[in-house]
Amino acid sequence: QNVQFLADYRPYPFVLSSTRMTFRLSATDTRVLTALSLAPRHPDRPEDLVLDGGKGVRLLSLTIDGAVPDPAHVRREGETLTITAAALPRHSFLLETEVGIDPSANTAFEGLYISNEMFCTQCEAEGFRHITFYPDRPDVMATFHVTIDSDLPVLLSNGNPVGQSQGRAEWHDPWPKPSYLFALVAGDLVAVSDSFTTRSGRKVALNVWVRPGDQDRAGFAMESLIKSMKWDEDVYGREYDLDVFNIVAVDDFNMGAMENKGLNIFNSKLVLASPETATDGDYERIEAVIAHEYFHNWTGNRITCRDWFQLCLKEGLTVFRDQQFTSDMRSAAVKRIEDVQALRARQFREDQGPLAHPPRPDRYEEINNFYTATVYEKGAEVIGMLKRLVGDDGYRRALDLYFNRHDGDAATIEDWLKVFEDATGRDLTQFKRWYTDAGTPRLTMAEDWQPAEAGGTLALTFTQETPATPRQTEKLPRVIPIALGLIGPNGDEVAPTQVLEMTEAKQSFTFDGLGARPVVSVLRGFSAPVILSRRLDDATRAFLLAHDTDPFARWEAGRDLALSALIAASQGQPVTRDYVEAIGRLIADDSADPAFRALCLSLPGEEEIATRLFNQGITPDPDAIHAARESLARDLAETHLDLLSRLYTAMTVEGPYRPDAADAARRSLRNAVLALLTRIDGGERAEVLFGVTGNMTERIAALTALLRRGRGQAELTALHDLFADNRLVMDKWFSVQPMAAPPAQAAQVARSLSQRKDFDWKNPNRFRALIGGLSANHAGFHAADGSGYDFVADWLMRMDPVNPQIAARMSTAFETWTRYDAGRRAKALAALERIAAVQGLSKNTREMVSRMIA
Ligand code: HT7
Ligand code: ZN
Repeated sequence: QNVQFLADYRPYPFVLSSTRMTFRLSATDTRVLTALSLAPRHPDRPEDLVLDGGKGVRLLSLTIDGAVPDPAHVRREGETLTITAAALPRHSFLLETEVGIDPSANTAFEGLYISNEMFCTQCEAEGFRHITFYPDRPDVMATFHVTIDSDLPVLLSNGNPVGQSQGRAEWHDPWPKPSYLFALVAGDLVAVSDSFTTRSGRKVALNVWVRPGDQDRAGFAMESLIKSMKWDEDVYGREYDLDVFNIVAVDDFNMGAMENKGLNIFNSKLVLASPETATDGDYERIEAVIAHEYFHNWTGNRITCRDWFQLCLKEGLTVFRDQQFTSDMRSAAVKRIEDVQALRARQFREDQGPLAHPPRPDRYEEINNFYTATVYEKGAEVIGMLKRLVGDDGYRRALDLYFNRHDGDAATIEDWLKVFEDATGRDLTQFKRWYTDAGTPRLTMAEDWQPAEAGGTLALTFTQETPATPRQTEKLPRVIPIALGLIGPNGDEVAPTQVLEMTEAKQSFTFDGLGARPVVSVLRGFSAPVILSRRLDDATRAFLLAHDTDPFARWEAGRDLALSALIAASQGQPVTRDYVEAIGRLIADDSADPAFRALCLSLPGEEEIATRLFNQGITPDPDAIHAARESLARDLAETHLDLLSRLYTAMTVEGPYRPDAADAARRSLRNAVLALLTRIDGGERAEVLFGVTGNMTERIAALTALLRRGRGQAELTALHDLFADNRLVMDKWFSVQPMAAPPAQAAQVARSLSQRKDFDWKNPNRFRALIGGLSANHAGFHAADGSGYDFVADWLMRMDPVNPQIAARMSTAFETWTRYDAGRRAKALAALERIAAVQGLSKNTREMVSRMIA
């Protein structure tokens, strides 16, 4: 077993000051010449020089200060190349290598590979070692000078262009960087160009590079980039630091995008958008990811991570920053609700299962398995809590200090917390547990009301407890910021939001001088990532949904009301009318933001219902949950038919499509209404909408609504005929079918789609569309006959030798398998064991599967 431990960190024993590289590009035999200026860190204690280098890297020559060392001193073992100390000078020296690599054989899309005849790279986390021999670790930082020899028309690398001639381009990056931020792109590309002048007057050339023909879908990405550059100056005082900023869209890409210095590389689905092909959700995501990668220039590139255990240092902070950006660009209330929904769906799920780990893990086998919701989204939540505790001014001072103190560093979580301590005077020893401990705390609130002549007293007693997680059984109390307000019986707020700081396992807070017993609005804004339980009847939840001044808490009250109805229905118990009636009042309220109303009107998903049941100690039954949700949706539609019909018409968006928050909000409410009405109108409205609309947001909503009713075949054909040549639309076509299929048919739908010629499964987006589409159909994936498990397992085994990162990532479909009944558990376990038994299974998938069956 090759486990890496945080506790084993040692600085690299050599200092690397500059890296010069020449690439002679060829599809099957690219030559890479690398010159490293190295010096021993401790000349008096000579050490071997160990370089990383993957199996596909062929060493053709190696010299030290121009001389070939004795071969006895050069050793290749596994994925390293070692030069013994005896062969190394005691002072600075130049190590030159030439290697050969085959980009055409690279199906894992790590290192240098070819996508659609274009050369491109992906080096985070450990891809650079598949390009050349190198100290491929984030704390080794050097300036880069890169020469690219190729006949392809566009040749790009990091930094500024310093030479361009026929068949050759040279790039120099003056900012020392680790190898994971290296990038190279070469291909037949065209640019959408613009410029940005920084506040200190540097004119930066901006380019979004796409394949010829895609230019008309790159404008929104450019607008998003310019907004991000301006926002980072205005809000964080951070300016861009090179003469050019390039973004390239690539069709084959393992994740969303990559923040390589000055040369961000993006999955094309996060760059290309037009009203006909992209949904409002796609537009919002493009804006957010362009911002995220751009923000990494400071939080990630200028200040990077000492080692990969510190990944959340850059990812948590950059997610936090992109969330702030989206709140500023769009609706802060809606963004917060969406973020919490995503956190609960992905991170809480992870934190409550066999893959739970802290935001800063202390061990891993394969670092690519740790680009998780916990590192990213919980990492961001932890920063949100810090900001809540130290206040906006304290946060600003701490961030200024962070940028001043650590610019150019490869830093740690300890460094990060220290700037908060130094800037605010707070002791963050206990707070640090949020970084080192896994698991989601359970927070319980009990109320004690003492009426009195002169004014009543309300005592709130909170208890916190974090369940055991893998390798962490003992959990100590954490600092929990609890934002709350009090609402009087007439609906007026009697105490505005205040933040209580809980530090003990059990703690009480008292409010007195209250004329009448108030309703407590607690965990406002979702002030801490915990699972809250409190005794509350449906009538009080409905009261909060009507009166709470905090939009998150208001939405949450409606959510709890819906879940209480759904849980009762799925258990065959009587369901109160509170939810159906309260929703009627809310959607009739035209003063409320349409996006907010859409969020309240969309029922919790089936997996969310299953999670709530599981947290109440009840084994979820996917079929009963599906039936309960359908029946509540139908009830809503029948009860409010007139209101919903009117709303459907009223929310029509006139004029040309605009992807802004206001129009997107109206479309989201209209589509939520459509999903309900399709349950009782025979699909009439959805068919009409699909036929008349010109935008993808409405097309896909109409199609989904129809498919869920077992209809929509004609629309599927129409969509295919219109967009057969558009990969991104075809990905939607592949994903919506298994996702929206009636559960009993879902695995079969997926299986027959997987047999199509255009199921180009080696393309990560296409694979994710189909396999992820099925996994997102809760009752379909968890079909009692095991058909969903078998289908997904078959494809993971097929993908694993081709692209282990994708196989390992998609294996998380199984992470909740132990929640279900014995029959399903046996089938899921059999599927996982089948994967585990594969000879030569990748380290990536092996680690994931063995954690899941441990
Ligand atoms: N920092 C990047 C993370 C990443 C990645 C991106 C694309 C392909 C493979 C990758 N491995 C790791 C993306 C980000 O968080 O911004
Ligand atoms: Zn990131």
